[in-house]
Amino acid sequence: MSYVDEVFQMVVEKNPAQPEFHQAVKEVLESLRVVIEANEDAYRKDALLERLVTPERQLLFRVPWVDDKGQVQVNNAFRVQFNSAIGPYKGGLRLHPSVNLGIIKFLGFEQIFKNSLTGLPIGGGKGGSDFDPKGKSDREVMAFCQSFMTELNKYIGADTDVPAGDIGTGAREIGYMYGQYKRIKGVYEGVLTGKGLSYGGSLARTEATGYGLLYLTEEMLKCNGHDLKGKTVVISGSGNVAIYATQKAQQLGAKVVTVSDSTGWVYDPEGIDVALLKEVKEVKRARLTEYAAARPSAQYHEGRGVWSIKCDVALPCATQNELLLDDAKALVANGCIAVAEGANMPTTIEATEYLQANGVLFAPGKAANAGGVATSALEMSQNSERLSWTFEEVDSKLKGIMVNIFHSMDEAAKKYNMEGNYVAGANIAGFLKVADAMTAQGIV
Ligand code: NDP
Ligand code: 2IT
Repeated sequence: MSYVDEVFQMVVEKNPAQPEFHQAVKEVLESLRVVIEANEDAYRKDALLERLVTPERQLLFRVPWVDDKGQVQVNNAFRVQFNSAIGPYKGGLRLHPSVNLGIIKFLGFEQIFKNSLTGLPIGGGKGGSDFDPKGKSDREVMAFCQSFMTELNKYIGADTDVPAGDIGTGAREIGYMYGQYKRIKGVYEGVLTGKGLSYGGSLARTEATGYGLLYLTEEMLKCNGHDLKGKTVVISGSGNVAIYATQKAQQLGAKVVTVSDSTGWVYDPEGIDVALLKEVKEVKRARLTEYAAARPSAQYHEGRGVWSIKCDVALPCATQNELLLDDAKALVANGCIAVAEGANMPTTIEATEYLQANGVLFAPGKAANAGGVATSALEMSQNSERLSWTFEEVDSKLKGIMVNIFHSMDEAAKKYNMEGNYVAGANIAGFLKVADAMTAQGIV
């Protein structure tokens, strides 16, 4: 059996009941086959792939907190410190009832290659909890965040592991966590990113993932003879990534006609009203029904359905495995020319293969949504030098990074005779730097 197949089989056997982790590893290892096979003996002798798929450290802990009725609640929490070959562990914290170890491992594994692609010195990690911030009071969210950080603080630091936001973790949660870290450690350091502007946050970090997604999409379209201007875009999700993807798409002259949340979706043929969407989601923390109620041109539908709308470009920005084979078929039938992933692994492997086989340009999340973590790394730089850069400075660095990522994955795909296969290109380009650093540092 080939080395790649052996390692994949080991991952499935040693990590039962973690389908998302298996999926993420499978996608990466399949892309790496050509690279690994060219150097199989050396990689095998060093157990490079076994080390790559095994986290350096996995932390599991309980988080007890008291709800508004005086009842004690207990959540499971995780921090997976996956790979520190090229820098301190870096990656978000997801707060969602679906969170389990397998989800955090898939996200941490993806993060290794994403962070490598940014060209910045950050290793891969991810964390979170099955706590659901939805419907909780501010005090309950604070109680959870403080209890969570009371344990997590022992394992993180500005030069060791720097968490950030993800689903369910936004500015409010980062603020409470930062306050508790500082209180316990007595150190004012850049231990988290996505901080508020008054206490060490970076301008443009809030916008960065969505903006970066559009910078990369624009470059991919341009290099393939298309122009984003005038295109119709469908977006899923209505959180941090979706909101700023919508905003930047509109600034670049495209029309965004859908957004969604976990209960339903909106089709707004006149184009999404971003100011209203921000009011509903960022200020009121309400459902999309409120958006539809306030906007005569919007139609609200229960359930899922954004991929059924005719579009040129589709940007999944909600969660994993939200774009399935049938959705890919609908997109192709409707003439979609490009899909770029704002979320982490939103497209199943079958859907991805169908899109690629039908000539749809496909930018994988580890490249397309890397603008968030890249700007987090820029926040770390600003914290280290105790200075803050202007919005324009950060935004222009972000744009440069996203354009570079596109060309790194494009060139890697060409070099290995898979021109246009950006999944393979991103995995290979991300892997080579990490493999080189791991090899140079010996067996650790
Ligand atoms: P938010 O919590 O701000 O928003 C998440 C959005 O996705 C909400 O609209 C939410 O709906 C929807 N959603 C979440 N889970 C589900 C689900 N199981 N089914 C249907 N809809 C769902 O998160 P972000 O915007 O930050 O993250 C979105 C995606 O982007 C995630 O995959 C994340 O890992 C990825 N990402 C985020 C980055 C960042 O900087 N924030 C960086 C790179 C990637 P509802 O409110 O109803 O739950
Ligand atoms: O998936 C991701 O890249 C993020 N949630 C952002 C991580 C970060 O450290 O900014």
